[in-house]
Amino acid sequence: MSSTPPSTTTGFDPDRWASYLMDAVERRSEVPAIVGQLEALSIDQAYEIQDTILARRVAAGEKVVGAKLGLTSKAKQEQMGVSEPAFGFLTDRTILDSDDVMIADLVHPRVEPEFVFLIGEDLEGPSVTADDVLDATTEVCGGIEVIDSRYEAFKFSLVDVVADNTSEARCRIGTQGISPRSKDLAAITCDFEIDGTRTASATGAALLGDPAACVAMLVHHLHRFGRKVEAGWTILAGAATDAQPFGVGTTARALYSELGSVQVKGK
Ligand code: OOG
Ligand code: MG
Repeated sequence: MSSTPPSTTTGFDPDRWASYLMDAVERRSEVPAIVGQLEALSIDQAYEIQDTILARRVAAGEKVVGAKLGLTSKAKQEQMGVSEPAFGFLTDRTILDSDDVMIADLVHPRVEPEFVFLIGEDLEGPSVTADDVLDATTEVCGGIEVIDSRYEAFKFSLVDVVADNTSEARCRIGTQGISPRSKDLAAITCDFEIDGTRTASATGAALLGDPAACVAMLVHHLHRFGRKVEAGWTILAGAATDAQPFGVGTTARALYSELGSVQVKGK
């Protein structure tokens, strides 16, 4: 019987970097970016680290409930200095069941408004279209994502943020969903407010022209790894505006033209 060669033979050890990032979450302390500590980190190796983290979290009892896209808007790409979208996973730990966010559980959280897809049918393959996504979606809702990069000063390259599960931390999903074809999703507006002051406004079109096209991109990404978007999943299509700092006492609100409003409070 042959066994998997130790990753030291390649000089890349996904387990080691998974522990590095999971320890940062555990200790609520930021760590230096991975790039700079390795000669090179490819995008596939970064997803290998992300997968290792997912496998460990599932082994510890978390359930996968969906996936997310990051950096799908110009506003986010410019804020973070990363010009390509990235993909991550959501577990039951991610989804908030009240507006309250325990800041002490996080490193240095930020908040951003999201377009959220609740999926009713599996979506699979390399040629899924935005139209197919609308067919498979039961509801589109507003949401607020609490992101929390584990990296120092919230600074990272594309491969770093992929390894870190695209800064996934928490998410509050709105309750006022719409049927996906009842409105033009690109035309839905979102005003984002911190403590009652508007920080930015955007429409669904900010997400690669169409939030459903973002979900199709996620399906293509998962297909590369032999996976699919599953019935019952929650998908975050990405933030249409830049993210804002979030701490104890802060209230963030996203007010959508068709999806009601969503809020989170730092506790
Ligand atoms: C990466 C995650 C970005 C989004 O919606 O663009 C993201 C980050 O900015 O830390 O979730
Ligand atoms: Mg986001």
